[in-house]
Formats: sequence, C-alpha cells, structure tokens
Amino acid sequence: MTGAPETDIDEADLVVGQPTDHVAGPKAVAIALKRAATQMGPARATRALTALNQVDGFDCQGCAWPDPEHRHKAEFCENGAKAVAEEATGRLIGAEFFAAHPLESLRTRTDHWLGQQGRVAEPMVLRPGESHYTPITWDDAFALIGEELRGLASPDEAIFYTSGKTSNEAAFCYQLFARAFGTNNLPDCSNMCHESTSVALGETIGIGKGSVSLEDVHTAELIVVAGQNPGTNHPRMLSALEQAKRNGARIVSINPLREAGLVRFKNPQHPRGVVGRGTVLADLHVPVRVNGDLALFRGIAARLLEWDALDRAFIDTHTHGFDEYAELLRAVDWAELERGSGLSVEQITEVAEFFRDSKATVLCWAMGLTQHRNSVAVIAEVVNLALLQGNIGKPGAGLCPVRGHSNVQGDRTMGIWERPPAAFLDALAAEFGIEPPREHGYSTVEAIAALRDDRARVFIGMGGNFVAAAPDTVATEAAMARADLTVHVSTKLNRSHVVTGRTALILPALGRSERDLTGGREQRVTVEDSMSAVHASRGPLTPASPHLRSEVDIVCSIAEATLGDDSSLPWSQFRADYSRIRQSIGRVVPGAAAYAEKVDVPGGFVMPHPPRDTRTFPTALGKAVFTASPVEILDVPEGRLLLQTLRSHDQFNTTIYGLDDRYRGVKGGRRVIFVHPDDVTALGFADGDLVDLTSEWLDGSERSAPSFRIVSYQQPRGCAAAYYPETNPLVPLESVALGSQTPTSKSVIIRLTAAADQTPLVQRWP
Ligand SMILES: Nc1nc2c(c(=O)[nH]1)N[C@H]1C(S)=C(S)[C@@H](COP(=O)(O)OP(=O)(O)OC[C@H]3O[C@@H](n4cnc5c(=O)[nH]c(N)nc54)[C@H](O)[C@@H]3O)O[C@H]1N2
Ligand SMILES: Nc1nc2c(c(=O)[nH]1)N[C@H]1C(S)=C(S)[C@@H](COP(=O)(O)OP(=O)(O)OC[C@H]3O[C@@H](n4cnc5c(=O)[nH]c(N)nc54)[C@H](O)[C@@H]3O)O[C@H]1N2
Ligand SMILES: [Mo]
Repeated sequence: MTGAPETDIDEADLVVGQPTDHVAGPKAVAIALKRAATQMGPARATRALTALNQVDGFDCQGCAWPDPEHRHKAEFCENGAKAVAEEATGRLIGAEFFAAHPLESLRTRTDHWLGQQGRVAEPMVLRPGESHYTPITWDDAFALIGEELRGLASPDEAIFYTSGKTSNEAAFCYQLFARAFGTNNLPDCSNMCHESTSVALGETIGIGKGSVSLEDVHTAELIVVAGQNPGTNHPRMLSALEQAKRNGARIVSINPLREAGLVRFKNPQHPRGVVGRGTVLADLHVPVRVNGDLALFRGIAARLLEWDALDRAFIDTHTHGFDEYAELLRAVDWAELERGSGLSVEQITEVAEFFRDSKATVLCWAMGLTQHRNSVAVIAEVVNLALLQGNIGKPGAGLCPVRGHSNVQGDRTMGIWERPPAAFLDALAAEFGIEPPREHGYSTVEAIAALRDDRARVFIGMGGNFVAAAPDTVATEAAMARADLTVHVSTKLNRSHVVTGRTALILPALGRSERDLTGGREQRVTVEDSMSAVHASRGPLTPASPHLRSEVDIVCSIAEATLGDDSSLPWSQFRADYSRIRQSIGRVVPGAAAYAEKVDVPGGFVMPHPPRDTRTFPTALGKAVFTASPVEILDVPEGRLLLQTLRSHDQFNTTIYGLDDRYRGVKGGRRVIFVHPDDVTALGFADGDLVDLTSEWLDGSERSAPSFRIVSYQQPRGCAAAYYPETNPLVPLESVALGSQTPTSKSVIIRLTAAADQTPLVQRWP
C-alpha cells in the first residue's frame, strides 16, 4: 500500500492567518481521528486508539506526561493520535522502494517526504560505493556489525546513541552490551533536551528528576509553566491544569510567546469542552525575553526575601548556602534585571506576588529553559525559588521538568548515560561479572566531534534521527559521512538513513503499538514517565511486516555477534523472556528492587525520589543547595535578533506530520520566521518577505539557512522564533550550555537578509 506524496513540500502554498486563542476541543478530536483512519484504516485505528494509555494497553509514543489514575475511554490527545498513526501506518517500504530510489535522490528529500513513505519492512544495507540500499538477512546484518566492531582499534571508536522511545528492557540490554564491549559512549537525545535539568537538579537536590506527582499538580495553589508549550507538546497536561484550576489553582505562563494552549482550553474529553468556550488556564502571561528567565527568577526571589515570604524552617533544616544567596538577593540591580528579562520591575513584582500568595507551588519547565548557554544556572535558579518557600516534598508542590520523549527518563534510569555513576557500574559488574569501563564516554556533541576527527568509526542509533536532530547540520552530516559503518534501528525512513558512513544498515524494529512475540511468547516492555511512574506496555496490533524484530531482540543479537562465545552474558535468556531482563534490572538499578514483580501490578509503581518522599537530599552535603550564579545577559548586537528554535503543532521532533501550525495561524509551510512587527519594520522588511537567516558565532564564523518567510508575530522586541530542524544548520556544534553540553538551540544570534534566491525553497536539501 502506498499513497504517500510523490512531490515534495511546496512552500509557495504557505498561508498565514491569525493565531488562535483556544486549543483542543472537537476540532482536535476530528483531526486526530481523520489522521489515524487515513494512515491505518478504520479497524486498525480503532484497535490502536482504544488500547492507547490503558492499563493493559500500550504507552503513547508521544510525550512523557503521565497517565491519570482514572482514565477516560479515550485517554489520548490529538498529537498522541498522530504519533500512533505515524507508527501504525499501513504504508510499507521494502526492497522495491529502495531499488526504485537511489540514495542520491533520497538525499534531496525532506524529512517530511521520507517519513511519509511508510514503515521500513525489512533490513537493508548500503555497501561501500553502491548507489542503492539492498536487502540483507538479519544474520548477515548482525555478522557485519560484529565484524566491524571487533575490528576497531579501541571500543571507544564506537558510538551507541539512543533516542527516548526505547523501552527500559531494550535500553538496559543496550547499555550492558556497550559496557561489556568496553565503552561508555552512550549519548542520547537527552543530551540535546533536558540534560541541563538533570545536571542542575543533580547538583542542587541530589537527584536529576522532578519531584511531583500528578496529584501534586491537581492540588497545587500555583502552577508556573516556564518555557513550555503544552498545548502542542504535552496536550494531556492541559487536562491536569484544567483539573487544578477547578480545585482553585492559579496558573502563570512564562514565555516570550503567548502560546494558545495556556490561554483557553476546551477539553475534548469533557462535555463542557465540546460545547462551551472552554477554560481559561493562565491567570497571567509573562512575556519574558528569550533567555531572560534567570533575571526574572532572581527578581522574584529578591521580592520574596524582602517580604519575608520564606519557609524559614525548611531553609534552616534542609538547605545549604542560603546566606550567600540572600546576600546576592539584597544586592540585585533592578535595572539589570529589567534589561535581562525584558520586563518592568512592576511586572516582575506582580509575578512575585503570585508566589507570595501560594502555599504550594509547582514549577514546570521544558526546552525554553534548557537550551541556552546558562541553562544549568537558570534551572538552579528555579530550584532556589522552590527552596525559598519549601516547595519540595510537600503536597501540591514541587519541581516538574516536563520530559520530551515518552521513555527518555526511563532510558537514563536504565543506564543510558555517557557519565554513569560508579555505583551503577559496580552493580553491573556484580550482576554480570564484567569489568565495565570507568572513563566517561561521549555526549551527543562530543560524539559528533569524535566522528569529525576520526576518533570514532562506527555509529549505532537505537531509534532517533541523529543527523537531523543534532546542531550544526552541515558539520554533523560531514562527520557522519566519515564513519566506516552507520547503523540505525528504526521504524521509519529519515535523514540519518541517507547521510551515511561507508557502509550503512537500516534495521527495522517493531513499534510500541505492535504485538511482540519474540521468543515465541507474548512479551511486554516497561517505561517510566516524567513523574517517575513505571508501568508495562503491550502493543495490540499485528506488526507492519513479518520481518520486523523487537529492539530487545536486535540488541541481544548484535551483542552475540560481537562478543561471541567469550561472553557469558545471558543474551538468549533475555531475548526468550523479557522478565529475565527485569530481574536483572531489579538487582542493578538503584531504587528498582523487585522490579519484575512490581511492574506486574496493574498501573505499575513509582520509583523512589528521596527529596519528594522524605525531604532527604542525597547531595554531597546531605542538604539541598542554594546556587549563587551571576545574572548574565546575552547582549544582542544592533540589527540582530535572538532566535529560538521550536516545534510546530504538526511535528514530533524531526518527524514532520504535516505543514500546518494551526494554533499559530500558519498553514501549508514550515520555512517561516516569527518576528515582532516593529522589528520587521525596523530591520527594513515587510510581513511576508522572503529572507535568508545567518547566525553569528563568537569565533567570527557564520552559518546560514536560506529562504524563510517573515511572519509578524507578537513577542518581546529583539526576539524571533522559527521551527526546528530547518534551523539546526544555524547552531554551532561548540555552542553548548555550560555544564550540560546541551546545544543552545533557543539562543541563536542571527541577522536577516533579503533571500538571495527569491523563489521559495521547495526542497530542504538543495
Ligand atoms: N506533538 C509533539 N509533542 C512533543 C514533541 C514534538 O515535537 N511534538 N517533542 C517532545 C520532546 S522530545 C520534547 S523535549 C518536548 C518539548 O516541549 P517544549 O519545550 O514545549 O517544546 P518547544 O517547541 O521547543 O517549545 C519551547 C517553548 O519555550 C518557549 N521559549 C523559548 N525560549 C524561551 C526562553 O528563553 N524562556 C522562556 N520562558 N520560554 C522560552 C517557546 O516560546 C515555546 O513555547 O515535547 C515533547 N512532545
Ligand atoms: N534546533 C533544535 N534542535 C533540537 C531541539 C530543539 O528544540 N531545537 N530539540 C532537541 C530535543 S528536545 C530532542 S529530544 C532531539 C530529538 O532527537 P531524536 O530523538 O534523535 O529525533 P526524533 O526526531 O525524535 O527521531 C525520530 C526517528 O525515530 C525513529 N523511531 C520512531 N519510533 C521508533 C521506535 O519505536 N523504535 C525505533 N527504533 N525507532 C523509532 C523513526 O525512524 C524516526 O524517524 O532533538 C533535539 N534537537
Ligand atoms: Mo526532547
């Protein structure tokens, strides 16, 4: 079955209207069902959607927002349904497709086109110098990988990347294999995502995870949503916010853009949402300047100290470093905070009053805070705010980093981490009798540099779309092309399959919606959500093709083919029965004792979190730590804009579902740049002009991305926004957050010039 578009995106069809003030409602339901039915057919769609997020069903492949205890019959959102449709599509591509499309032509296609072709049906290989991918048997593919890995001068010449959809079982096997092979080169999408959160929380509260439950969100007095667009990226969070609102909560949104979801929400699962005007969620929208959050938070903290709106008992008993921090607060330079945040003292004070008047505050954040040069300091400042009022480890309060990929948190728990804690490696050694390497491995940006400098020769990707998601597209693609072997375990075709090493493999995996009969029995996997709740997931659908294998099977087979008979590791037992993997997880992973038994309980269990559970802070000092960081202001030179790169309503990261960004009023195109109307004029342009974007980096180097339409859009002066991944070529590999190495995708200094070519770019890769 095909039916995918033959031609590529034509940006000439772009239409821009008004942004909307409400989200979801019946229109979202209709769109979700239509997408699902077109891609899957009505029977398969019904089957999939009725099992989505149900206790005995499968976990949504979309975001990591948790499932409520009392589930609706339709416990999913528009974008969750799109994610399922994307995976469970009836379109299939196999040998014939690859014979008809030489690599050279696939390279000119956009990620949208590649993804729309369908599920990859069988393993494919691209041999050195050949023009086409051709079929390969699974055994030959595994043998090829094993031979290549064994031939490396050092295990550190191999890179084992993970995207955050991988199940806990597959992730655990994958990291075990990498370490038995001899390297900690386990970068993951987290390095580009919430790493700044993990680092900041690790340093300040002793554990790199959020401290709230869904119940806390429901019962909070104040919920702050900073740098996050839940209406698009975590739509089910809106139901939780709506419930909180009904319980009397107030909501503050801190965002350069007035994102529609927080303005008015029509809950499609609720009769009022279908017929009424919906609920106004945000009581206050704070239009902070891009990267202005630290200045804003510092000002709020200064006011709280001034008003003595502090939880002194909590500070005295549970924290360290208050005096030094308080000194900073007493000395704040308000003019500097105004300049840094782009807000007036009155605006900052108004937000502070919301904090002062709340006895239980939940602080939520996502990419708007994590992808800047000083992101670790920004998030440490969020923690400072929470500590001042004792908002950790009490009902209705806490830190709520909202994760992206559905199992990104679980993958890290399972040991997908280039800097594993010693205790984890000790436990791995004790369980399996291996001697895991102790030196840290490469993060995502270090992996790219290693490929570029020929220090790495083999790249294996467990899901994801490494070259499109990573920064500095031109440099990253050139680095990837230097590899001897690139392997992608994937469901759908993407850019990383067509920008390859000398030899390349595509290994098609079962998706989460599909029945997994590995080892001749019905297998389940487990995942962990953003609030540390772990539960089982089991797909109901017949696999897209009989040749697909589970990620667990693929990892175990690569391990056997690489480590051979020398290895006493139980790969075949793992593959035959995943509960055997869960038993090992229970013995190795901290806090996961009796894992295999606990995930058998319907609904699963919650991983321990000492600050949340008992106000115990496992830091070096045994207390939560106040951080006194300087307020650094990113100065943007005259005539330049500060660009943040974000998601449209019609994509999941590099997977482009369609070309509309309904809530922001954009239809039929993605190459747009949102600019304040006065900046448009001041820069000598008009709404709708076609411009090229050029980024300017400290070392004087420049990078460009051609052909974007200017869309006048309300936001603080001097800021701009455009979609990722089209803008990734603008972000230098070296431009990373201090301490976390997260690419600074939300702080890119650019200038606009009239497009050199005034015909809109039809294909992204000329
Ligand atoms: N449908 C869908 N769902 C998704 C994804 C998807 O692509 N599509 N991706 C998943 C993944 S991996 C992730 S990590 C999450 C991402 O979820 P989000 O973090 O919501 O994603 P972004 O689109 O990057 O949006 C960042 C938000 O921060 C704001 N922002 C930008 N810069 C700043 C700043 O300096 N300060 C403040 N206060 N705000 C700022 C932007 O205006 C925008 O509203 O979503 C997950 N869920
Ligand atoms: N400029 C800029 N860059 C960014 C960001 C940004 O905001 N701005 N955000 C960053 C963030 S937050 C993230 S998380 C990364 C995302 O980086 P990645 O996680 O690497 O990218 P995705 O686009 O989510 O990967 C999509 C691919 O995963 C494969 N896939 C999907 N489902 C499955 C499955 O079940 N199994 C397997 N094996 N494969 C599957 C499909 O082949 C699909 O093409 O991008 C980062 N890059
Ligand atoms: Mo992410």
